[in-house]
Amino acid sequence: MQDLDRLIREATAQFAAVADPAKLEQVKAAYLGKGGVLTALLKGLGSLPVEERRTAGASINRAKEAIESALEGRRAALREAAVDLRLREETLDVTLPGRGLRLGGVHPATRTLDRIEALFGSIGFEVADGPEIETDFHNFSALNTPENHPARSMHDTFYIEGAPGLLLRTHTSPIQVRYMLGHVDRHADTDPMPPIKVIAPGRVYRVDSDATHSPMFHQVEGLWVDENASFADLKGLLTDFLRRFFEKDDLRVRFRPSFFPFTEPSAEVDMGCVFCDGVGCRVCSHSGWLEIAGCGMVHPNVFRAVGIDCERYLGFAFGIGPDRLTMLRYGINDLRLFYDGDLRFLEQFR
Ligand code: 2U9
Repeated sequence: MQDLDRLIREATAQFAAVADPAKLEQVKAAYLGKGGVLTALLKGLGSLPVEERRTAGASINRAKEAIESALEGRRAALREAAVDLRLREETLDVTLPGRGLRLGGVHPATRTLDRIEALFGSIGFEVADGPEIETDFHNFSALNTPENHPARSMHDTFYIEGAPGLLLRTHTSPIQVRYMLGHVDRHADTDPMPPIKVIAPGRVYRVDSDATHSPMFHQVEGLWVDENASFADLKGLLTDFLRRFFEKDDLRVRFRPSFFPFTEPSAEVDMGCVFCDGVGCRVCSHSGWLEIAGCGMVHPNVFRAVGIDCERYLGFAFGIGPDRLTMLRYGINDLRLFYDGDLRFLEQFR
């Protein structure tokens, strides 16, 4: 009997010493399992004299019940402890203020693109799109840019490894090349060919990376082809666009002679500095003017490459950097802010 009492105390103490439910089941096996102490004691009853068997059997069974009940007690305690722990860990402070749904906004660069598309759309321009991986023909050859031109060098253009003749477009002009080819096909039987009025916004790529240049940037180019399109129309269109974009009816705009392979004559477009009103400041390098676009009359070789009769049709084209327009309109001095995704910057444009 004393041995059985000790056994109960020992089993109860061992159960109490384990905190892990799986471990508890292992300890249980040592007492109540097939090879456990109590099973061995019950098996040993057969070797006792008949008159002792009943009382010994009853004592062993009482001890077995006591150990089972200690085990069940420990199991329940561990279950409760696990629930307590979970409750403590998953405490929900219902008095905390809610996170709320924060409203997003349109990125300033996208705002500018939307605005440019709306302004040109209001005077009948279509918006065209095209692939960012282009062919040598659409990006260079069709645009009167000969094979030995520096723009084609590995220093300036990203080529696609293992795909000769493919590259990341360096300007959005190939969009207009594709547009003209499609337009010529569509109107092969139409006389005269209806005018082309199209803008081509999109991402472009150049091997160029420093504080003011990113290897990817945006361009919006425009093209107007008609029997009577003139340089005077080009000047009027760009001047009017810039005045409407910057909401300044007396904004000064000037055209300086320049060179591009795809236009002749060509010009750079400057506008009066919006920061100092032409007086001279750091932003305009004290000149009072900001370079804002390039333009010119479409070169006859470009028309030849797409099958447009350059004796009959004239065209003008222009290219604008919308990232620069955005910086000037909102007074942003670092291009990298556009791509950092910093909410402190972006939230100012909601
Ligand atoms: C076709 C024919 C001619 C598009 C033109 C420019 C001049 C120009 C720059 C302005 C700032 C690029 O974004 S920028 O870095 N662009 O100076 N672009 S004329 O001429 C074309 C386009 C398409 C078929």
